[in-house]
Amino acid sequence: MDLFSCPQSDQNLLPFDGEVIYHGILLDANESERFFNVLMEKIDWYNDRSVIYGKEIITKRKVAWYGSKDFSYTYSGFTRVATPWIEELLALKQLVELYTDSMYNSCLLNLYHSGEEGMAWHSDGEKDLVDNGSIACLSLGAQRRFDFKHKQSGDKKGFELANGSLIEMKGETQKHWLHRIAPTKKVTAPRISLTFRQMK
Ligand SMILES: O=C(O)CCC(=O)C(=O)O
Ligand SMILES: [Mn+2]
Repeated sequence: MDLFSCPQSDQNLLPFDGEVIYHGILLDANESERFFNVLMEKIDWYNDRSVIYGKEIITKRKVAWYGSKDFSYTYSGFTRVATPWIEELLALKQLVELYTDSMYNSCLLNLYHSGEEGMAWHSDGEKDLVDNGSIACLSLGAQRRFDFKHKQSGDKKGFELANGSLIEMKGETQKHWLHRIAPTKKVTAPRISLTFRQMK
């Protein structure tokens, strides 16, 4: 696997069939820690659910779904209804919009308590999302690896997501590539990711 631990800002990290843009580090260590602590406390975290081969799975990872209105988002076999924005999420949304030059109306947050929690290969191509829209992912806390795998060729790319950094997926990325956060024993600290999305 090609692994770039410090990709250059604003370059497409994918070789073909999509666009993944690394926007660099938006928040310094102090700001990241402040937001991390506030979100830990204020967000309505819950364990995620999915149906795999007809069996319901409850994840150790926690999630939360926020939006500009009560958007219903269906993925992994369940529908979630968005909670209204809180002040800190709106501030981060504005910051992310500035860097990506796109607008977002919702955010799916993930809380990985340690490296033992991850997210399996998937793409975010649900019908509730704008086709070929942008998904911007802001990372807070522990650095984790974000992997991409091409659906047809199997090509793989991996990127380290540092504390306070922003990565954006857009264009045909979801159509052609899967992504995941691989579990790892090397990371013991928690991480929050904020994935700002465009609902129809
Ligand atoms: O935690 C991350 O950076 C990625 C999360 C993700 O892929 C998702 O929420 O769909
Ligand atoms: Mn995803």
